Amino acid sequence: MTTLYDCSSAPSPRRARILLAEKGVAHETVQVDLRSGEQLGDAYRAINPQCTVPALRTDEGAVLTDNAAIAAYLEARYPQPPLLGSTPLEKAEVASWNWRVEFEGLMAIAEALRNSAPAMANRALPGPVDYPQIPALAERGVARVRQFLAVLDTRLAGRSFIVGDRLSIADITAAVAVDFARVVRVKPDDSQQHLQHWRAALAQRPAFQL
Ligand SMILES: N[C@@H](CCC(=O)N[C@@H](CS)C(=O)NCC(=O)O)C(=O)O
Repeated sequence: MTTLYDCSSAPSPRRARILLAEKGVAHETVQVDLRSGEQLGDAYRAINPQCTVPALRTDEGAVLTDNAAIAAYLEARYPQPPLLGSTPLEKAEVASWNWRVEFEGLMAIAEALRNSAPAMANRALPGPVDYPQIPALAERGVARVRQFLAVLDTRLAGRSFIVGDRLSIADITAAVAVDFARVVRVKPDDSQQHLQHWRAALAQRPAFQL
């Protein structure tokens, strides 16, 4: 049975959770308690030495230890519906936007949160190695998150999806980032109507309730 190593409160595994739901892939879920540091314990380290979630154990027994691998595998194994683009150009655009959303959105939020939250002292980066917080990065992170929302709002003018005319992984990553931005007290403002309409439309899909 396919198994997702998940953490219900964390954004990265939520991306994999939504992808699995949009593909309609049956799976089991194992919760990893990031708050108590379970990801750093011997049992989970033996599953994923990078000590991060998500990880996906395939029904053949392979363990995929990041969203990029999980998305590549699921798209190849379950091609319908296509979530990484259909035409060569669309695939390129989805890859480009997904990376931008990861770098400008998710990583900016992580930078803001992990460099300021007292609970993450010395845990400024995920993974097995401890790194101290740098408060200036938290400040820069918040500015980057605001800029990310502005970029996304502009992109979504006159569009229902970030790329093409159907849902892609770029929309999934972006919705997860927009929702998670609340942890650093940033949310779309009233002027960002394109972004707000897009997010409200995605909320109609059951996968986005996860
Ligand atoms: N490249 C990974 C990043 C995963 C990641 O950073 N996950 C976070 C949760 S959102 C984590 O496992 N953090 C563990 C920690 O903070 O120690 C992916 O997207 O799959």
